[in-house]
Amino acid sequence: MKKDDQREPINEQSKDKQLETYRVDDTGQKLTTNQGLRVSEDEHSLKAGVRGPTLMEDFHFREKMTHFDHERIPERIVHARGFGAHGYFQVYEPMTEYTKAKFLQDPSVKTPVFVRFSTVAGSRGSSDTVRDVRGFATKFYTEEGNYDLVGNNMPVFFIQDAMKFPDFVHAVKPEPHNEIPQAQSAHDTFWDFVTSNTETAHMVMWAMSDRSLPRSFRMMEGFGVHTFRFVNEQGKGHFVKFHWKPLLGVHSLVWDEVQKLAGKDPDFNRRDLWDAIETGNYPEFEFGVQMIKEEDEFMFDFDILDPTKIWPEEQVPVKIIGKMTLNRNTDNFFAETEQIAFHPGHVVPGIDFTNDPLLQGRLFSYTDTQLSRLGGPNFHEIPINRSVAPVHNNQRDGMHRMTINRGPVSYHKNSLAGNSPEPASEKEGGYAHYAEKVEGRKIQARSDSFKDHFSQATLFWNSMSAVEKQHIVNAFRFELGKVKTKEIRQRAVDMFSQVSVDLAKRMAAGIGAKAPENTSDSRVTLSSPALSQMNTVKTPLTRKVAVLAGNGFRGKEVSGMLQSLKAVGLVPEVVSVQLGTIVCDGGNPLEVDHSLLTADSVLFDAVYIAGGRQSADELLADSKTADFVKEAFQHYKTIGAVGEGVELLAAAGIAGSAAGSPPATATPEIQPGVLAAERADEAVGFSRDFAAAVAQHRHWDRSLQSQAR
Ligand code: HDE
Repeated sequence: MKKDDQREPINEQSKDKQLETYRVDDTGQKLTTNQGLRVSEDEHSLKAGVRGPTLMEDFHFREKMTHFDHERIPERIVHARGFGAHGYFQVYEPMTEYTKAKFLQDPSVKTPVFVRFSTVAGSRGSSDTVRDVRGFATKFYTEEGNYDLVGNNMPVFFIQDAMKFPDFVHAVKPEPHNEIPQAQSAHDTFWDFVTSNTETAHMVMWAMSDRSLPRSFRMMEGFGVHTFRFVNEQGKGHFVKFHWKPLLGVHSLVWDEVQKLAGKDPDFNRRDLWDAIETGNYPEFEFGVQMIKEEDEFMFDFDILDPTKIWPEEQVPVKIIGKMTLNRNTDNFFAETEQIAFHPGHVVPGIDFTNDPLLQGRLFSYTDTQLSRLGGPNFHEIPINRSVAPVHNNQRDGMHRMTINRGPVSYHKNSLAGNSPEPASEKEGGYAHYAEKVEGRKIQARSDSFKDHFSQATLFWNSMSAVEKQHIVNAFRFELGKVKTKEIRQRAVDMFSQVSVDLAKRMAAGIGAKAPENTSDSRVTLSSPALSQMNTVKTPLTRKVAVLAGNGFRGKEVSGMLQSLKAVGLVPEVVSVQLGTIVCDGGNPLEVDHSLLTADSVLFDAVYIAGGRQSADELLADSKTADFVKEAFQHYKTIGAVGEGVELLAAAGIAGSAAGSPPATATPEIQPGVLAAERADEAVGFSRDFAAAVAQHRHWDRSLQSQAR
């Protein structure tokens, strides 16, 4: 029997070491039944004669089929489609002044984590790229037990009280009579709920913005949403909001692109995360906290316990206190990503709750849902859910119990076991709830301080750039355009006129609704620059570049470009008419990564078209090439063309590309983010200019010339 009362210090390997005891490698082993019996035949069931009926006696067949019949468990009621990875977290500086949480003290400690990213509305098999909120749930395996930060990629929520959560989810999920539409909010019941519950206004603005279409899980923020509480050793509390900030910046896809991706690669976001980790491009997120002193609780023009409100970063700065690195993919999706069980109530000393009514309800729901999803109360014993801190209590039995608790005593207090296990004092790391003073009458109502549903929705709108605003208008037009009930469309226009009359008028114009009667704009004129994605980090790191080339491509130019692009962290992949190898003008072969049949521009961040007469002719002969370039242009992506490759720009109908041949000494932009050069050598600086353009993410100025999407 293990004597593990002493808590051991945690390091990056702690969780992995624990998981190792459960890993099995079947390679090269002999096949057995679940009872360990070696099996000699696995292709033919036991029959009465070769053409006769199968016999009940065939225990191997029955066991194999029974297990298969039960391989699925209920999917999560929300956040069913997710993808996870392992990593570690390190704090930058001791947070002793604010919290006693051990994992936030020592910068040399690497606390193991598992993160699961998810979409909310769709089923397990739905597409990654849909308009939806993304879950961002982190389990920290700390020396004091598991701490779960179960957040989203948006900092607010649709509703203020957990009582309404089942209603909200019923409204956004596929409609119950026909289970349509899958993974979409563009339908009547969602918009009926929105327009009947105006507290949704702020979150709906976020959901209609580009934040709903992340380019990558590695390029989105995470938020704890609720106001939590830090508590230090002296028992002093601070209100706190949690943030994850991606080092690659916050970037999104465009709407036309996500719809195409849903067909071309439904696994776009999960594949991106998996590939990044496999190639050593470990996703990194800085951890930030916004803190408010307890005595300042009522200093703001919003209620800090209201989950439909942000604390504007300009008012309450985000203090960056640590970093998380995701560096290991799972061994088994089901065992880890599917079976992980998060719960906002999994806390450690130094982190506590507030009276946010949404959070309070969540504290009930998560363990409850695991009972049916994971089949009983022992889900904490599943390897991915096990705490690395030792577990001792008087809980016993239940479905799938693994632990063999010894001895007759399973109660406290007791005399037979010397009162063991005995509660720990606070000094010994025992969790003690924050002694917040609470008084009041029992009442089913909401505080008046939660009643302003529109000011921060306007703040969000005011903070958007012109392009982001246009995307929001387009999103409303699309979503409401799918709503069959005319009255709901009109109600949406009228409701959002309280956010902005300009927004409502532009919505109305696209969906056959009347302009709103309300013409007096919101009194909120403030904006928060931190909310606009235009102000985010811009870097070329890990961006995927399609290198379009055919036989006879300019060998020196392309090998130079491939080298330079990789040197700045770009990920070039060769796309040609067919798979295999192509040969350059100097006779050297180049392996093709994708054929035009399997690759589409939506899978890449940028396109580079190589020079070479024969290469350009081969590419021009396949009509898919022009579509590829045109689509990249329509999605505002960087396009670079060299020498004869420039002819593909003209074939794609990109204005300005046909006018004369490009000069040999510079890389002029013939349109924002479209570079055309005669040569790509060092002197011209083509690769440098190209990488700088890719780092911009998208070239929105083009929308003035092409159609806005
Ligand atoms: Fe959740 N939520 N939620 N939620 N939530 C679940 O728990 C719930 C809310 C979030 O990758 C469920 O294990 C209620 C806010 C994430 O496994 C369930 C309310 C935020 C995940 C549940 C909320 C979240 C969940 C379904 C309103 C952002 C996926 C399966 C009171 C702060 C975690 C499960 C994973 C999952 C309940 C609102 C984030 C049913 C009742 C706000 C990231 O228990």
